[in-house]
Amino acid sequence: MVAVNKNYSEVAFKLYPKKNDKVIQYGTAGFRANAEDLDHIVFRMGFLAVLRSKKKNSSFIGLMITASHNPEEDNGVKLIDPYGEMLDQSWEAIATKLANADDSSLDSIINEIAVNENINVELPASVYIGEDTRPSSKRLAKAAYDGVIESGGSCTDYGIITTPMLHYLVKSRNTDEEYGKCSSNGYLEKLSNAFKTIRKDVYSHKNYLSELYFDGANGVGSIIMKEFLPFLGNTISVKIYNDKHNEVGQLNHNCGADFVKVQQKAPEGIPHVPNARCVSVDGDADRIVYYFTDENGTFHLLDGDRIATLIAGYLMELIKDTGLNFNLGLVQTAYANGSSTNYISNSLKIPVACVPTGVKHLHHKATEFDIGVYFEANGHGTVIFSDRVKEIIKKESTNTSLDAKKLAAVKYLRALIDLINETVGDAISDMLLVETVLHAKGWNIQDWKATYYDLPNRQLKVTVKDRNVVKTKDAERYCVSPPGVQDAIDKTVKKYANGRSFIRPSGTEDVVRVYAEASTQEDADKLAAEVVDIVRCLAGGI
Ligand code: NG1
Ligand code: ZN
Repeated sequence: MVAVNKNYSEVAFKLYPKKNDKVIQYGTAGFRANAEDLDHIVFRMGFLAVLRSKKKNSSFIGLMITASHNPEEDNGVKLIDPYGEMLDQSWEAIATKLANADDSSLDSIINEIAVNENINVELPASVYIGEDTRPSSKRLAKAAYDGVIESGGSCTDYGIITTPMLHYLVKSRNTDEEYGKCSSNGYLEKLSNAFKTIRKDVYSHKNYLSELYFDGANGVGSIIMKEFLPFLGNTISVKIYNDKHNEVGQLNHNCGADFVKVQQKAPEGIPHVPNARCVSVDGDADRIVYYFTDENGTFHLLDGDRIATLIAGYLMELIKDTGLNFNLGLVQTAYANGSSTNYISNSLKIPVACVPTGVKHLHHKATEFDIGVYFEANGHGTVIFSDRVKEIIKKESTNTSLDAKKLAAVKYLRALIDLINETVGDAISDMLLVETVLHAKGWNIQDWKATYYDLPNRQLKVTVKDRNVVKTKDAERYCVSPPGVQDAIDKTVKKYANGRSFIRPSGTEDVVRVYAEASTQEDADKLAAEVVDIVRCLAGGI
């Protein structure tokens, strides 16, 4: 072990001194806070990214500046591991310790990390940075850059890109050429080539029309979608709205995937064309939901649960056509609509698992299947294929002794694997996947909606003195503390037909979230309001 030979404390104190004593935790989406509180934290994450790169034998590490769907004044930072995965969970506590330390303790903490993690500090380190369109993002990206350089790493700032693009860039840099070229264009080429292989030049099929209305949340999604259009050629027509990424105060404001999902209404800034297929992405374009407004003006949401069931059902048919024996599973969280879970289990007959909120939990569980489909109800998700599946598909796609139908299915599946960003939920890749399935089935958005009917639901949040007093088990469906809360929820739920409700502390906001569903919207609203009261009374509401 070589002792770290740098004066981190001095340089941090000089360039990005700790501004406040607010305690911050590396949660499901890295660090998130008001942007004004983040400069010293992001600078230190530059240090951490360098250490992580050395720990991973000089692999490239990603550092993304974004607060996703949060309001524009917030920002955040998260690290990406060499194969495009989220930062290994064991390093979350290390990140938290480093972020909260006083400037004067940085030297000893960094030394301690190097020793405990057995890091060869002499190795070179490389970091890729990406940022969203928030006004504070450039400044924070510079802080991260400085952190990398000051600790002896080399750094490339890719500027404004989506979170999934940075995951792609990191993975493609650390893996072989076959995965894709390590550049923004490489990413767009990879997705568009796969999409064009499948779509060929057939725009419409039965009820499917190749026309889409795109809500870019006034963020990076609208920028990348515009860049993407020339790559897609004539295969699909995408009309882009909410592209005011340069206007202060507009990001995620009354638009974007989170607004549409939580408010259960159409975003502003997009025309109301009856039955038109519309998509909304979030502020860093790693989430997507679909929606339409019918001829009576009624709004219909097709969220992550709906996307997951569409994709899983289709993959199952495709696997059958290949004649290969792969086990397919679907992973959800407690936020998944009860109807979607019933549909998956009873109609599609696909195994379904429930895990705590946070993509890392879903992703991890999905790796237990040969092909794992995972989605949060809010639209964050993807599909992952085991190495065994990929090898078999690659081999079989050149197997000339297969009959024509099987060979076509295998080739199709191979192109789908290229279309999917396995590293993380990716709004643009997920959108192309959904479009592929709808096209193959010849469905319009009403056909898709008719597969099952969602139970009406409501999501609310409650501010409490300390959200961490709320402890849960059973994939967050059961509240173990404070005492009495679960009993009170159970009693309330019993009053409503098809009632279900749970609470959990948010990992990204200082609130307790309440979810409720029931047979009617009125009941779901009442149930949610009653559970909010329970939280206020028994969990220290303020
Ligand atoms: P929290 O704030 O822990 O509920 C939210 C989303 C998560 C996930 C993270 C990261 C809901 C209910 N929660 O987490 O699903 O996407 O943000 O962005 O949508
Ligand atoms: Zn996001």
